[in-house]
Amino acid sequence: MSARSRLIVVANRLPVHRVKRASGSGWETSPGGLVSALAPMLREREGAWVGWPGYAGEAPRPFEHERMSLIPVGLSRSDLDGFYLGFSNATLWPLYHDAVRYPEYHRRWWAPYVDVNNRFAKITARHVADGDLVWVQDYQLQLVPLMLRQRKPGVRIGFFLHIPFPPVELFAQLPWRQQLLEGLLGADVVGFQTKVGAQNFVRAARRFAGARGHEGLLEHRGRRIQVRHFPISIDYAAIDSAARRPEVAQAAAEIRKHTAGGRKLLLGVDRLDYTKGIDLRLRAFETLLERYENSNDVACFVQIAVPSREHSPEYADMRTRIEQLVGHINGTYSERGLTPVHYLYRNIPFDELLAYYLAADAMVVTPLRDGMNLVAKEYVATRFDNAGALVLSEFAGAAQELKQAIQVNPHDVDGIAAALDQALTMPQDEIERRMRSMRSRVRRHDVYAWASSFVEAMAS
Ligand code: ADQ
Repeated sequence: MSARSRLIVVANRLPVHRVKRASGSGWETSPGGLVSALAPMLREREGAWVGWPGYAGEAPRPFEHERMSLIPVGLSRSDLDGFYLGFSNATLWPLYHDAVRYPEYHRRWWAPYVDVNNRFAKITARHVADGDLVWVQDYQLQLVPLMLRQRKPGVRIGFFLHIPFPPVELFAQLPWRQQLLEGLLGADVVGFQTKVGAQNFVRAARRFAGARGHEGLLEHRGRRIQVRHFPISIDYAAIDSAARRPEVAQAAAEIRKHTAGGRKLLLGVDRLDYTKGIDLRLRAFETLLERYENSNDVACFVQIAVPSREHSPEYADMRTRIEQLVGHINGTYSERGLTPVHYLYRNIPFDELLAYYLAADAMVVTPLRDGMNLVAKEYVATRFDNAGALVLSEFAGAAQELKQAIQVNPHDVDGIAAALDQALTMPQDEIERRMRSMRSRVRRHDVYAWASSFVEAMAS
């Protein structure tokens, strides 16, 4: 079946976004590893991608873009309020990230979640035939596998969760826990970022949905479901070769000269999200400045934050808190033209991001909980010079693979400060030894390996 089956990807977003040009509006492929890994597979397998086009209102008709068939699903403003901002981002997102913020449970959000999942399943069903492989992505669409199976029992269905699956004690809070589990168990393969995620799911499925079996294989309502971890990755070769271009080295040298001004450079790069631990990381840097005399002469911190979910009051508050903290640190420690924290709140072009990765003496990735964290892997792929230390939260999925990083508990401000100090003083040969080994891991397990291992599991 495998080489012949068509592949249909179902995701909250289409792999394109609408752009306005002088000649009218058009579509551009969205950047990112997921799209670059799946696009060639879709072309090769004559597949299609089902998803929301990114704006409220009626969906355009299915269309072709760069030899991919795209099938838009329309969402209204009120669908987006209940399904996306509500149930997906204010119930599931915090609950699945260890409830670092209190998850809100509202019946008025659950109904649109069911409704939108149904719409995705219905539209997908129209475009698939027996023997096709349908790969559903992420927490917004957990009911789709069962809803699709009920309409199309002859297709093979996979589901991959990009965020963590929480421990059963937390998952148990969800008033609709059984429905979500039944939804996921409608798939043939359910994939997670980590082994612990897969184990958490198995426990929940046994306790609340009457499934039997263990990690690897579950049985439910007379069907067998593969449950495994498939750690996502990045396009290592593309990033490695992009980072070697002279323009990137040139831009990195300028960042070192103008921003760092001879000091060591610590770097954070995240979507501005409360799961990413940006505030505690800045407090750890402040602790370093407090504790060591002249440390403002030694190191500076560049924090790049990508705007995210800006309409949510929770995110707006957090942005204010981070900006106050940056102002407080700079007000206290700036001297003779040396600013300790450089804070950029914007999306930056990928080449510029690579230049920052290449300029950093240490990359600081300290989420309170993270499915994987691709920034850590992108940093590793960029460092063809084998220089640069990585400070990494033990609660990021990436910590399972990047064992040679300096691992920290992201809640422990003193512990992070000590790790920053360790990163800044580590002997060059040790930095190199660690970086070589992390690079070899990410090179062997890139996003193409991830995608093909999942598709193979679905087809088998
Ligand atoms: P995210 O939470 O978005 O993803 P992450 O994996 O770190 O987190 O990916 C962020 C992406 O945004 C990276 O590719 C990075 O290059 C890009 N980016 C960051 N800052 C940027 C900036 N200023 N300008 C431009 N681009 C920037 C979710 C889960 C993760 C999981 C991924 C993939 O939360 O845990 O790793 O999906 O499964």
